[in-house]
Amino acid sequence: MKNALKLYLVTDRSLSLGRSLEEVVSAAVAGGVTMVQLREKEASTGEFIDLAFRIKRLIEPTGVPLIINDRVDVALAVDADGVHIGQSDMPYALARKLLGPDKIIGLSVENLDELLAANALDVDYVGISPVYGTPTKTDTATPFGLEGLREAVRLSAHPTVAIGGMNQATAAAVMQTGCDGVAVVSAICSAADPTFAAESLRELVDANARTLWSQQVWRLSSRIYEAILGQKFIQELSEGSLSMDVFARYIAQDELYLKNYYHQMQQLAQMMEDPESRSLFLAFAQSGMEGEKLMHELLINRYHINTQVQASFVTDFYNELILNGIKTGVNGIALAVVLPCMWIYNRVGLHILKTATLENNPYADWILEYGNEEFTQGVNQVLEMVDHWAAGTDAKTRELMNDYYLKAALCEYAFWDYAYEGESKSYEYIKSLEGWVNQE
Ligand code: TZP
Ligand code: MG
Repeated sequence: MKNALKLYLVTDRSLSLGRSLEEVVSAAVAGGVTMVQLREKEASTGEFIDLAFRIKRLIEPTGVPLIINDRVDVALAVDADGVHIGQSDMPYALARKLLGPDKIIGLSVENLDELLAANALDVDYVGISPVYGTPTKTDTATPFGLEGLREAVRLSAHPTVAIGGMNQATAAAVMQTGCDGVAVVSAICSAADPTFAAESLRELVDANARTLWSQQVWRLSSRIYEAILGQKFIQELSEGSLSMDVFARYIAQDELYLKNYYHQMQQLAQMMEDPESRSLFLAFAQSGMEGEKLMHELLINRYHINTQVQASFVTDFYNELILNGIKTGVNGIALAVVLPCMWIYNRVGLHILKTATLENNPYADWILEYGNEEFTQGVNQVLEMVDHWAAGTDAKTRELMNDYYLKAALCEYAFWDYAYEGESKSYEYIKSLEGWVNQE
C-alpha cells in the first residue's frame, strides 16, 4: 500500500485546462504517478461510470490502481481497485461490507480525533486533509499544517497520504514528516506539462521519503497502548470513580519510581553532546518534574496518602530497565527507555481529557498534569530529538531502541495493573514481550 501512496493523483476535470481526463491521466501516469483517484463532484451516475471505465482501461496495463471518490456503487460497477471516502460519506464498515476484504479503502481524516478513531478501523490508508488551505477545495476543515501533519503521521496506525496544497514547493518538507505520500490535484491537473510535473514531484517524494523511528515504534506498541486505554484504572480514574485505595497504591509506587526517574533524566541529559538538545531536554525534564512533584504533594496531602511503602516487583523491574538502558551509554537507547513515561502519559492524559468528567473528579489534578498543551509540546520536542538521533544510527541500535521502548511501555501497563490489582496478581508477564507487539 505504502508504495502506491507515493504520488497519488486526484483528478479534477474543471482544473485540467480543457484537456480530456484521459490525456491528463495518461500523461501523469507516464510521469510516475502511483495511484489515481477519480473525483467527480458534478457528473451523473452514468457519466461517472463511463469515465471510470475509460480510465480503468487506460491505466490497467500500467498496474497503477484506480480509486473512486465517494461512490461505492461506481467502484463496484466498474470493478475499480477501491474507494476513497470522507467522514460524511458511506460509513467505513458498510463500504467494507459491500466491497469485500480485498479492495482498497482510504478514509479522509480532518483532525487528530478522527485519525485516532480511524486507528481502530482496518482502512488501508488515511488521507490527512487538508495539510494546507487550497483553492481547489474550500469547504475543508482547519489545515493541519506541517507540525500537525507530523503529529498525525506519528500516531497513525495506517499508511498516510497528505492532501491539500501539495506541490513542488511543499512536497519535500511534507515527505520529511514521515508520511507515505502526497495526494495532488492542481499541481498535476493544471500543469502545462502533467508528465513533467509528475516526474519532478515523484523525484521530490522519493528523495525525501523517510520512516521515522517514533512512527515505527508507535505502531509496534499500539497493542500495549490500546490495552492501557482499556485498563479499569484509567477508565475509573477518568470517571472519578476509582477507589482511593487503588489511587494511593499508585501514587506511593510512583513516588518511588520518580525518585529514580528524575535522577536518570539528569544522567541522560549529561550524555548529550549537543548543548542545544541538552538544554532543551533539561528544561523540559525539569519543568515536567516540578509539575509532577507539586501535583503529587497536593494529592498526597489532600488524601493523606501513605508513601512509606516497599517498591513493588513492577516498580523495581521498571527502574532496573531504565537503569540498564542508560548504562548502555547510547543516547538513542537511553532516550527510548525513558520515553514511554512521557509519551504514553501524554497520550493517555490527552485521551482522558477528552472523555473525563473533571467536575468533582478527585483525580482532576492528575489528569490536567499530563494532558496539557505545554507537556504535549515538550514531548513532541523530545520525539523530534529521538527521531533525529535514530536517523543517524545503525539498524542494530534502532532495534535495541525498539526493544527498550516496548519493554518500558509494557512496564507502564503493568504499573497501572499493579495499582489496581495489588499483590494478589503475578506480574511476571513483564519479563517477555511475547503477544504484546504488533508485526507490521
Ligand atoms: N481534499 C482535501 S484538500 C483537496 C481535497 C480533494 C484538494 C487538494 O487540491 P490541491 O490542488 O492539490 O491543493
Ligand atoms: Mg467525500
